[in-house]
Amino acid sequence: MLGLAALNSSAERRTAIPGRSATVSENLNNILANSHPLSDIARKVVDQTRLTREDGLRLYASDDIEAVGTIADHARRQKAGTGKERWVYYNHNMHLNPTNFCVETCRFCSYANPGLSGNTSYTWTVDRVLEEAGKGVKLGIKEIHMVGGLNPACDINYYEDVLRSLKREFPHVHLKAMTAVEIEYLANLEGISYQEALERLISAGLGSMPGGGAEIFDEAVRERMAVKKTPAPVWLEIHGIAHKLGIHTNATMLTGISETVENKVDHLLLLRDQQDKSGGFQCFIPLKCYYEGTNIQSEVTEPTAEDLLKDVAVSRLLLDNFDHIKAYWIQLGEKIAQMAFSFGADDMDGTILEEKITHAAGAKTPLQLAKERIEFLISSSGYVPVERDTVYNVLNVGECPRTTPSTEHLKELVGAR
Ligand code: V47
Ligand code: SF4
Repeated sequence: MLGLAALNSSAERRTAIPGRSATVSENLNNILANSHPLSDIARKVVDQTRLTREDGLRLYASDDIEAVGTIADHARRQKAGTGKERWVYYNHNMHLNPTNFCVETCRFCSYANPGLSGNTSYTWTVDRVLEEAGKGVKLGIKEIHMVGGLNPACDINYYEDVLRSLKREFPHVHLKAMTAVEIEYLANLEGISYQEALERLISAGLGSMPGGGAEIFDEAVRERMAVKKTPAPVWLEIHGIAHKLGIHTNATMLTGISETVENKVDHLLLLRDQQDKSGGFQCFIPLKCYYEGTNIQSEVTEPTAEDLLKDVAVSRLLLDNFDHIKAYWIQLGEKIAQMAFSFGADDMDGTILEEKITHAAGAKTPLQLAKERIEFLISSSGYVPVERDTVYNVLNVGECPRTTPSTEHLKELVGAR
């Protein structure tokens, strides 16, 4: 049967693969032994040998998504370490977006400059930022994820003031803020170096940087999507400087904006190279574009559930020097996020409280999830919910679930291809 199967032991669970009742390691052994087309890649992963660009392309080209997931699941367990194989992290956080006015006009972005669709842009005062943050703090959040548009009215003094005020009022809250795109913009606006901009913001309270703005590094895609901001070398350089200054950062990749599989693999390899050099990335987040309010839909191919799960799996396999892969529930939806745990993801992001960027473009997921709901989504998928802080200190390890991943999800999402 395809329903929930019993656990053999804490380290050995039944798989989420429809039509099979083999354990994860039985599936992996089958891939390794049965002259499976991916057996050499599986062997490299087991031996912890770095995968090549060609391997990445073959994983994307494979029509055996079950096998790709099984190999990525093995890599995830290997990386997690003994006793943590089924851990899935989340945090209690909120998103804050102080301004949606932006001098850029990326074609996939419905969040910035709603004036084009008849609404007005907003820019919060420092007091308004504090007021909004206070609402989250009352609910117990431990991280503020703050990003916004590129707005000349919000110069570096504004952001120093915002960060300092947040730190003064809520000293226990970690401030994960400012994408590399915003750092580049502020540095240029002020005529200072990226390093100086970062140093000033760090001394004002910046604790780490989110991974936004990477989009797809390929220049032709950036050109088509009017991504005039921050070319790949600058985005990577700024993250490298942040790492050198001692803060952690994340990295993203936005799919569904007319990229090819080659573009995705090359994007991941650029991130892997940068991580080899500077070592401060802690998490990779594959993103999926939503199109409401944009005019790009006729030029792009919307990723399928299978594409999204492959992005999770291939990123887990190529990014062998990243500890964490995030299943961003806001964009994947609850079910695909749950499935992603069996495809290499080990993090679900957080409670969020009010997401604006993807919802401006038509996302139908909730604006926030209660901690209890996140824990339920993780444990009902057969994983252990682990509350973390921004830099992955463990705050609370949940119950080890006695159930296994619901194969119904996979049947629905992938089996129906
Ligand atoms: O950089 C813009 C993307 C990103 C759309 O670091 C869109 O922990 C979908 O970076 N549809 C911001 N996506 C989100 C982000 C992020 C999210 C969660 C966690 C972390 C982290 C980072 O959203 C932007 C851009 O790539 N985006 N428009 C759209 N229409
Ligand atoms: Fe501005 Fe960022 Fe939107 Fe581009 S994606 S228009 S830089 S807010």
